[in-house]
Amino acid sequence: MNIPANHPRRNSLLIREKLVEGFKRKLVVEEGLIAHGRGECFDYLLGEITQPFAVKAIEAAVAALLLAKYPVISVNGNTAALAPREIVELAKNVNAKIEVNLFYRTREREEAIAEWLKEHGATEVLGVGEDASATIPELFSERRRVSPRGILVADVVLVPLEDGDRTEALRRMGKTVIAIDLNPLSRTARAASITIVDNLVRALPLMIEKAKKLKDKSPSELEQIIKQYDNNVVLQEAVYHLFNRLKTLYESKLAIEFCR
Ligand code: PTJ
Repeated sequence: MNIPANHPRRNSLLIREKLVEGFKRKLVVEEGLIAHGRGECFDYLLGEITQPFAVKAIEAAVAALLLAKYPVISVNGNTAALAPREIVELAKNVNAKIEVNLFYRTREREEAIAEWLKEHGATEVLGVGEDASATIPELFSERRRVSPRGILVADVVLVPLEDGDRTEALRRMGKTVIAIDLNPLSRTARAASITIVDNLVRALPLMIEKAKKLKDKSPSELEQIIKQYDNNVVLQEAVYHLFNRLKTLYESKLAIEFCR
């Protein structure tokens, strides 16, 4: 679709186009389009830029990934459609495995997503077909199926765009879970060890940049970053930010300027 260059919501519409393209390629499910709408709504309220609480979480997340013995990036349909190149580049920079993990799992989608990631530079994609032979205990959705060479043995798992059940299950297994979720109220956001409240299309490039900067730091410097990080404070700041934006709008006579 031709979106005019001066359209005030051009960026947001271009992201939608990527998702629709992913839907046509059978990477994304119908439900993924709805989930994106929920994300858009929170992004609108957040101001559609990366906020300072997300910057803090990004730094801690990258430090955790760099310190991990076995980091894994979990990829679903929406993430694959929106940021395939960034997933691959981040994985390279933090030395992480990439694994397909789907709520609406079909062999066709697993393969389409793996193929798409390979077209964007991935050399290995776990969690496809028989490789997803292990199970996460106490989890009953299709998300329970994981690779014994990937999420099952990972110590740190990055889950952009998740559902709360798996985040909780992974935490019960003793793993550090990093979530990227625009909704600071979601169960995923609440259950994760580190929550990046931001759009994954903005957060992933910033994580790559940060990984390049932190790569050469010593383990004790990275540990210090994690020690100083408090996820409860970050979530509180995110909720306060939403509250404050709405309060400003409520109090403003220039509400129209606020709502771009
Ligand atoms: O590809 P599958 O089969 O694994 O299906 C995945 C979906 C997305 C359908 C499934 O995980 C789902 O239903 O997700 P939820 O429970 O709707 O959660 C989606 C969460 O991601 C919501 O809290 C949204 O606010 C958030 N979200 C949506 N788009 C983005 C996002 N967070 C960050 N960046 C986004 N672009």
